[in-house]
Amino acid sequence: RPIGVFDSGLGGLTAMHTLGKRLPNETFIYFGDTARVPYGGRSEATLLKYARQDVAFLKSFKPKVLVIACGTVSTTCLEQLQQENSLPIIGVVEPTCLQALHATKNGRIGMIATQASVRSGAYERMLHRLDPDVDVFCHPCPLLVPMVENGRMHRGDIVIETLVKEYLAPLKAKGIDTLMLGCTHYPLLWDVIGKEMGPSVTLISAGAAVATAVETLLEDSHMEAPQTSDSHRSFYVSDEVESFTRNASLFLQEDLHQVV
Ligand code: DGN
Repeated sequence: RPIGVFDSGLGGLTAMHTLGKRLPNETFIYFGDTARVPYGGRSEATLLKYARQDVAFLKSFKPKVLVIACGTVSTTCLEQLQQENSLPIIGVVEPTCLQALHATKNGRIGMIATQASVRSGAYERMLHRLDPDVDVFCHPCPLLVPMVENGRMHRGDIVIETLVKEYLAPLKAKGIDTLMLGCTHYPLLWDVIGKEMGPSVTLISAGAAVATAVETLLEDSHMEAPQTSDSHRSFYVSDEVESFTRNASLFLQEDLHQVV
């Protein structure tokens, strides 16, 4: 049975990328809700409606695990989705916080994400549950997802570099040594963000972190791993395929033939 992964668009590919490397024999079904991206500025009621539909679509493939590779849905609707469904559903918040706690030396952790994620307070709650002594500084970056979805994610692009500089200034001023990229789109801006923060700040990718949690879950629950070595990935989007395919291929560094 496959592993289902969803996001509002390209962001979940940052999880797929790591999942594919860590679990090379598994089959993955990816769904990007590109007709309704961005999710980040929407109300909790709308997000829950969208998330239920995303889950229902992926459940039609009878997955053994669902990965919510979207910070916005993970921070606002995870518990509800877990209560409503019997299969294991994994979100990004806990795995990302665990990695940040592991990385920080001075106990000052920054977090950037969408407005909905920052408003939810989910990352601070989780970090403080795991370690009450750390200081957490959160900042919303509402324009980054639309930029990434439009392919504006590379160093040398003055617009994205200026935006990132402005968004990160308040966090730089706090003396953080670790920065959680709490929206799965943001690791696509790894080089731009890394350049702005400098080498003394460790970046944590929500996308990569959730992949570790999936690996652990499969091991702990002894779900059988496929014996064949032909991993298979299918990509579904809710809007036209061309721009997704172009940007996704660029990120995954391979041609995608399976976008439906
Ligand atoms: N990748 C989603 C997240 O992690 O929050 C982006 C949400 C959005 O579409 N703005």
